Order: sequence, then C-alpha cells, then structure tokens
Amino acid sequence: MRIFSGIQPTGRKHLGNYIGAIRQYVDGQERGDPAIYCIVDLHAITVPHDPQALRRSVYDTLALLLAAGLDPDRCVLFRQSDMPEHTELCWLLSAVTAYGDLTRMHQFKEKSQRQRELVSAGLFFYPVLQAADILLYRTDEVPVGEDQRQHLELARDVAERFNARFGEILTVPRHRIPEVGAKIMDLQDPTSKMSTTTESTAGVIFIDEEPDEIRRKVRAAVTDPGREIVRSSDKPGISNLIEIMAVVRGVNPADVEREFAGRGYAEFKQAVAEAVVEFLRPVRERYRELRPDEEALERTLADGAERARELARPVLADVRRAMGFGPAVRQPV
Ligand code: AQP
Repeated sequence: MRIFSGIQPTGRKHLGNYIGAIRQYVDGQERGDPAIYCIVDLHAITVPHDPQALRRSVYDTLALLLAAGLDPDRCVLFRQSDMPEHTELCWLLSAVTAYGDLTRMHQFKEKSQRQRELVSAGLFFYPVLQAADILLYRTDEVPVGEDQRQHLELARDVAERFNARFGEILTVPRHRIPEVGAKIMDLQDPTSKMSTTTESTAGVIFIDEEPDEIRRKVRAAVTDPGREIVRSSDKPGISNLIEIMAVVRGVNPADVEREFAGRGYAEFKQAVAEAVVEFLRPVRERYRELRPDEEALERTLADGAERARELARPVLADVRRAMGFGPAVRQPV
C-alpha cells in the first residue's frame, strides 16, 4: 500500500501538526510500501513569504520530522520543489478540475480573507497542486488532520474524472484521519483549530517549545463554566484538553474522564502540561541535535528526491501519453 502526505515548511510546527499528522507519518513507515513524505515548499508560496526564511523552514521541518521518528531508510522523504513533476502534473490535472469545486474550498475562503495585499491565484489553485502531489505516486492512503478532508475529496474527484476521461491511470486515494486528535484546538480559542498562522501564539504549543512555556500556556488555557472534566459540545476548552491528554498518554478520552472525575480544572491542567512536556521532550532534544547540520539535511533531501523521481516518472509518463502529449505510440502490425 502506498502512503503519501505533505507538510508545509511554514512557521514553527505545533502540537496539532504533531498529533494530527506527524505521528501518523511515523506509524505509516510500518505499513507503507513505500511511505512517501514531502515537505511542500511550493505550497508555502501561496501566501506572502520571505525567500530566506522559506529555505530555513524547510530544514526546520525536515529536522523536526527526523526528530519525531521518520527514518529516510524506511520512507521516502523529500522537498517538493526538487521535483518539477509535481507542478507539471498540477497543470495537467487542471483540465479535469472543476472551477466551481475550487470556489467551495473552506481553506481558500478562510485564508483569502486574511490576505491584506494580495489574494494570489496560487492560493486558489492550492488544492490542485495538492491533488497532483498525491496522485503522482498512485497513493492509496493519505494521513492528514480533519482540516484536509475537503481537499482530499477534491483529489478523489479529480482522479475519478481523469480516469473516466482518459482511462484507468490514476489511483483514487482515501484519507486516514485519526479518531482522536484529528483537530487540536487553539488553547485560547478552543472553537478554532490550533494553527501556524493565527495572530497570537498564546494558544499554540510548538513542538520545540520550552517546558516552562508549555506549562504556562496550558495553565492559561481557556476552560468552560462548570467543574466537570467531560467532553461535551458546550465545553470546547476542556474537551480539547481531554483529547490532547488521551493522545499523549496513548489512552481513550473516556479513560481520561474517569481518571480525573471529581478533580478540579487546575489539577487537570497541571497533569496535562506535564504529560505534554514529557511527550515532546525527546523530539525537542533530538531536533536540537539534528537541526545545525544543514549539509546532512540537504543530503537527505537529495537522496529522497532521487527515490521520489523513480516513483513519479512512470506515472507522469502514463498521464502525458493518455492526454495526447509526445509522439504517437505505434501499435505493432
Ligand atoms: N490543529 C490541528 N489538529 C490536527 N491536525 C492538524 N494539522 C494542522 N493543524 C492541525 C495537520 O497537519 C498537517 C500539516 O499541515 P500543513 O502542511 O497545512 O501545515 P501548517 O500550514 O503548518 O498547518 P496549519 O497550522 O494548519 O496552518 P494553517 O492553519 O495556516 O493552514 C496536515 O495534515 C493538517 O491536517
């Protein structure tokens, strides 16, 4: 089974990225044949970006993925911009992508509202490039957080429309969204997802955050009226902390509710903070060791791109041929 997922090299990665996506990538190494992970720097230019910061952020993200447990010998790990095959397929797939579908994408609606100077066409086209990333590898399964569900549906529609029009060439992928922790919420605004691009970072726990900062942020997390530690739609703050606790402890949310029944919010938050500190500690420490050696990181990316190219080229050749590009293939008489 082929597994593929992409992660943007934007800003500092947070607990939501870790729980929703990165921990699934690590699991995928056991199941994927192969598991393919891409640092999607071409996606990062769909909002204003600083070229120097982008280059550094690719290394930050790679070091973090390695620190979290990705092993380049057990997965294919590469930088999207090293592979022009992605952008070529994006253009080819534009022929079978419905403009109307793109206008309905929630991410475009939200992110375009936040742009002050320019809403780029790239931001609108983001899901087509994402579909190309996935379909280029004949991917079966895509591990993502809940926020990517709609983009995945679009990628499936694009593959189905392509196959109906040009023949069964592309694999129609399915998403893999975790049952718990698919959408970690901002600690200060538990009705919005924890995100790289929120203006305040007070409710965002970064993966490489110092333990005391983590403790401070969890202590200050917005909670809800009442005293009970249970999940419920009128308790988004406590529900979020219960989910976080369940994932970092590797138990069910119901186990967390049982353990903390009758105890106060302050005690619960302290326990959550300590659990998160311990959960992230090994990743943070390993990240500090790996991040400085940019030459080694660059070598990892180059090796990964070579392996990715071997997988991508035959698929792109099939797509090109089916769409009528290149010389005619003569049938033997
Ligand atoms: N809050 C979250 N909870 C669970 N999963 C999440 N993901 C993102 N936020 C949460 C998942 O992380 C993966 C990588 O996402 P990305 O490449 O979009 O990286 P990002 O831009 O840093 O993610 P953000 O924070 O979501 O930024 P914004 O809000 O600016 O787009 C994906 O699988 C995603 O589902």
